[in-house]
Amino acid sequence: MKKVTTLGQFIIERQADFQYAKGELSRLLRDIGIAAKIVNREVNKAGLVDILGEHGTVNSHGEKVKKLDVYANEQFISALGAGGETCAIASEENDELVPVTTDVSRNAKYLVCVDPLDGSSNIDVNVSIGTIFSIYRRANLDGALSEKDFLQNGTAQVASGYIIYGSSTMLVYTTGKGVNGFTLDPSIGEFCLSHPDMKCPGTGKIYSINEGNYVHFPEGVKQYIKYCQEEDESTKRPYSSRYIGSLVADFHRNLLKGGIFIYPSTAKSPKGKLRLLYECNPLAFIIEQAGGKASDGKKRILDIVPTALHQRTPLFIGSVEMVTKAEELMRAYSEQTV
Ligand code: AHM
Ligand code: MG
Repeated sequence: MKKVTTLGQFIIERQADFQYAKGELSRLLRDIGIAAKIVNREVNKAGLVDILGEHGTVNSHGEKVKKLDVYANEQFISALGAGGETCAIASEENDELVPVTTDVSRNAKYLVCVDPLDGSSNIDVNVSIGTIFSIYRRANLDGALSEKDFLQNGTAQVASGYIIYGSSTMLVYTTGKGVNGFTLDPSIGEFCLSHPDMKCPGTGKIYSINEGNYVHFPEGVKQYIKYCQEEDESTKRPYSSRYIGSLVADFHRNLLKGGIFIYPSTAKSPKGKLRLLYECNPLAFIIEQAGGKASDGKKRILDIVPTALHQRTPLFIGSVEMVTKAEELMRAYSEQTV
């Protein structure tokens, strides 16, 4: 019989890879795994119980909050708080950072950025949704914790990952030594190693972008879409267009099959839609660790210096060749914005 490696076993086996105190990050990753299982249980029940629909409140970005978003946020905050390794969380659902471990004797050293339930428009239509997380060391352990502690470049991430609640539930993460994916086996309630050492193909045949916004795209993006749709045998074009509207699900597919996901700036949203700290940086860390590339159209996502918790950035992410080609066209048409 094939040996099954659970997430917990894997984290302990790989502790030697961690740069800092081994047990703490292991416990933190374990806490995320626990919250993921609880959220997964609710996601699966969502069609059965009265948990769907608008929660009636509006989050910090003016978007209507669904019940499951609130639930997922609470679960991650509570699991990370109980674990004791996290001093504060920056969440898509909270305007301000959330201090979680108030017991100073625990000397919690980690900061977590999280989008607890990404793809919220897909919750009540039974389409894949996800959680995205990013873990940093607190640079300065003295003094009061503030938003500034979170404003670290993506290169400073010690770990990042996502959970996809799809046809099966998977947790994918990196600590900077490759990317590994675990599938939840509901019969034993454990994430089991199913995708060791994930690699993103150097090129692919899928482009993912919300073409409904076409008229508002920068000229470079319009040209890239044209490029994707042209016929060329040597590069296997035209490519296929696939857009789920759940970043985690679009990203996961492209990571496995090769492809590019683009959420560009538009005339209406010059900074794009997606958030740097808890959407773009964690996925950029993963894609680079899997041999892919992440850019804002001009420069590397991980090199962006954050200035605010909920900062947005355009995102071009996926197979190296495809992202490089899109950047090339962005450069060539940089003068024309729309
Ligand atoms: P959310 O965090 O409110 O769910 O928004 C992020 C989502 C991403 O999952 C997805 O890629 C994008 O928004 C889709 O946006 P659009 O509907 O504009 O294409
Ligand atoms: Mg989101």
